[in-house]
Amino acid sequence: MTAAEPPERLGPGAQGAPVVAVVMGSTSDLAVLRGAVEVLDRFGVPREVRVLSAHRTPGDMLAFGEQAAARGLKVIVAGAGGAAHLPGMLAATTSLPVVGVPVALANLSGLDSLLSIVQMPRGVPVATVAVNGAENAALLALRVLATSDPSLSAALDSYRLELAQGARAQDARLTDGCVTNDGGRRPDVVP
Ligand code: RP5
Repeated sequence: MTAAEPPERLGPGAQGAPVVAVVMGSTSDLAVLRGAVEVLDRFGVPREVRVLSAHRTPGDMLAFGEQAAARGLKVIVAGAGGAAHLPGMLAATTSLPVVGVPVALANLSGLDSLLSIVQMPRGVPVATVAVNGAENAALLALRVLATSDPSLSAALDSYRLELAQGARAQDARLTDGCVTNDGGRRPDVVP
């Protein structure tokens, strides 16, 4: 999010029927969940973004979960903070995979959100990412979709290579040419 951008403004995203839903309990979660939206947009995967609260709009949340699969959604990314029931309650209403994002609030540094989301009872799974880990939630959703989408799978392979290149570039800057290509240290160069 840029400083000039209103907090609730999102781009249009990829065209087509949404296959991933990014859902949050409040727009106060958007600063975190925006990361998931941006990853989905980068990979050109149509998404929808909703505010649905397990506590404030429980009926809307239940209806959304019950209709999600029939509407063509394939994965739900759900983020919430505090007593974060949204991901688990959505997982109780649908057999679609739900990826939970614990959002850190002012108190407890997100530990409350993490435990609320990760400690699901037997039979109702939520794949939980790190506190504020919205980008990884979207990447996990993409990995699910990629199991039946070769072009998306190739795009994720390229993304991993990009990450590796970035790490190697960091290594090269740090070691200033004193390691060999296979990771060994060149005895002739002193950093
Ligand atoms: C949760 O309550 C939301 O997911 C949010 O993280 C938290 C606080 O919401 P607001 O009071 O900021 O709307 O349901």
